[in-house]
Amino acid sequence: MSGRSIVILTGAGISKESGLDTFRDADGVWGRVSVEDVATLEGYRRDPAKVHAFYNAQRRLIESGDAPPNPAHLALARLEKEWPGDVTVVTQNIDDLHEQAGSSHILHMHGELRKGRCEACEGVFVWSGDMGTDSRCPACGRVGSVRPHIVWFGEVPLDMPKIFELLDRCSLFLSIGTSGNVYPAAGFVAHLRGKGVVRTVELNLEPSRGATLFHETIYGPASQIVPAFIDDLLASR
Ligand code: BJW
Repeated sequence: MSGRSIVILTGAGISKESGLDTFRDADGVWGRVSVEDVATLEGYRRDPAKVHAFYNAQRRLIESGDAPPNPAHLALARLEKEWPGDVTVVTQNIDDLHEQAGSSHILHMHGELRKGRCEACEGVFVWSGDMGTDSRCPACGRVGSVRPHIVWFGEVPLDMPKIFELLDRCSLFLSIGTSGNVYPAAGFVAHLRGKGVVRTVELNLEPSRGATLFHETIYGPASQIVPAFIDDLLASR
């Protein structure tokens, strides 16, 4: 079925209408906290308690159920079930709203809020509740070595070989709710244009930095434009 496979890149914009903030919009995360403080290893070394507090607050929100999946997440889960080929969501998001919506083929290239990682044994494990400098690694038992399983600036995103393998054999690439500022995700559309044959579509509130590289662009709130696009796509099978 590789000839009918779909790769969907998602960013913070798809979760905005679920109640989660984007990063670079006027009311975004980077207007409140400094990238250097909470999204770099240097910031974590300087003040781990501050970084833990930042991610603990987000984890609490996700775990509270107050930020449920919206119709865009649900439409992508429906696509995976009904499309006669592979559908993979490659998300930059650390929330689990695609999982909650029912998607099962998901690659979290920037990590996951509901996982931790041990800097001593390199174990990766599911984490619920708060994490702190006194947390114990469930894999090796060490105290003080558990960090959020998040990819910060300067760190290598997860699953990159698998992601490029999927990109190289997809026939449709959708980019949803991402501003196209952060690499390597921002470079996926250029990578595909270099190959020539793939249909690429941007669905976003406004044109991203790479908007002119897409074959088609659709602008509006994800909760409206994504279900409409998926309905059309499934009707065209
Ligand atoms: C809606 C909507 C609605 C709103 N409906 N839409 C110079 C040049 C090129 C690259 C570099 C460079 N210097 C350094 C780099 C590399 C660096 C980078 O890209 N920097 C740039 C900023 C210049 N990248 C890295 O360091 C990455 N690692 C790396 O490159 O390793 C090397 C390597 C790569 C590959 C193989 C081998 C080696 C790591 C990047 C880590 C990013 N981490 C963060 C923080 C995670 C923690 C957290 O999530 O809290 O990830 S940064 C932040 O940005 C987060 C996001 O995933 C990421 C992308 O943001 P996103 O999703 O696009 O959000 P926004 O806010 O920017 O956009 C939202 C969009 O939604 C907007 O367009 C809105 O209009 C739209 N929207 N409401 C639809 N209702």
